[in-house]
Amino acid sequence: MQGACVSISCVCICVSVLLHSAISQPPTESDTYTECTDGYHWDLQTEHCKDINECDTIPDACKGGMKCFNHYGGYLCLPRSASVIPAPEPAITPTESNPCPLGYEAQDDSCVDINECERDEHDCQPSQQCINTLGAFTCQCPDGYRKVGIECIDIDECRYRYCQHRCVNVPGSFSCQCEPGFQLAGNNRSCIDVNECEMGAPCSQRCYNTYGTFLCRCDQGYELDADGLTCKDINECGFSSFLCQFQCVNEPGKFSCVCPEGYQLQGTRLCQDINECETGEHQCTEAQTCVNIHGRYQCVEENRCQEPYVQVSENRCVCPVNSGHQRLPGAYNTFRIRSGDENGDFYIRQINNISAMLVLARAVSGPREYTLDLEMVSVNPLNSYQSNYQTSSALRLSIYVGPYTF
Ligand SMILES: [Ca+2]
Ligand SMILES: [Ca+2]
Ligand SMILES: [Ca+2]
Ligand SMILES: [Ca+2]
Repeated sequence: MQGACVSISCVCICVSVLLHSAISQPPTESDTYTECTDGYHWDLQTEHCKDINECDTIPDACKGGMKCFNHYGGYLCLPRSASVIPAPEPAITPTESNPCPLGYEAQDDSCVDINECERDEHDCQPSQQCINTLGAFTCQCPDGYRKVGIECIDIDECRYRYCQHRCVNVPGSFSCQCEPGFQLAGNNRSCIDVNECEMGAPCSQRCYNTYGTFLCRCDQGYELDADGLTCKDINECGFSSFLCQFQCVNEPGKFSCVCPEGYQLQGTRLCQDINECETGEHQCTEAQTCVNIHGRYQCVEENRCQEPYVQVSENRCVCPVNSGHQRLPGAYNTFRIRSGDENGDFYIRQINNISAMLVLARAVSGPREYTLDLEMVSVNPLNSYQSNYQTSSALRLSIYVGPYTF
């Protein structure tokens, strides 16, 4: 079978031979078979049917100035201006053993593709994958490689800025890596912040997640150590000696004030004497009077009048011999400290005829106890029978100086 098309306008003719079986006669099956179809003659040398060139063998094959064009099995008469573009040579030159095109082989009456990959008839590199195609095959590079010539070259994916942070190229592949504090997202290229607080960040107290890192913070009363993770107690007592009136006690995360024995905390830092006489903590007997003093208390005997004095009221003793002569109108009174002030810590300042003031001369430090006997001497020169008649009133004053300033 053969086809020819003639285009007069472009004066171009193509002749294509579709099937090679038309090009030449099938090979003879016996030595005696030498018959050929029309247009062919038996060639003894090749023992094949060979095309007859009618343009050479037939005189004046074309009339009327037409030009003769020979082709397999016949000839064409075309205008002289025509040119013939021969069909491309078939890819394969059929051979005796394989009459099919290259890459095909005869099977029964047809030509079927040869799978070069299966038969290992390819020339692909060991690293390449052989892909069978109709009539041929190709050598394909593995993923991550591109073909340059016959070689497979690794693709440097990192050149395409695929990764958000860092890209590591490896043969045939690549990987994305993230900076510290980030982790690779599900798409394997983005980096997302790691919430270190949810993953057991080593903050000893509070943890705050931030973009790319985290921060440790401490509760009140603690401060962050140099490692940025550990919280250590603040020693508030070391800041100031005025935090507590008596004594500061540092505690984890806080501090507290304590008071000495006999005192109780008033508020958070002040110390207040406990009035043991009111609270009932004292151990005075029924015959004693409980006297509260700072830091403690004292039990005082109810009757402290000594002979010849007799008690006339709770804190008053009189000498009955002289009673009736004591309070004379118009008397001159003088006051003095009779005993108990050996160091001169006190003095008397007389304000008028009937009153005086006991003054502390200097600062005294406790604990200390004074028992002062103060005396008022009265002299009445006008109404007395004896010019040197005088009376004396004594006041015993007990002064307790506590050990503290409060
Ligand atoms: Ca790569
Ligand atoms: Ca973070
Ligand atoms: Ca503390
Ligand atoms: Ca007390």
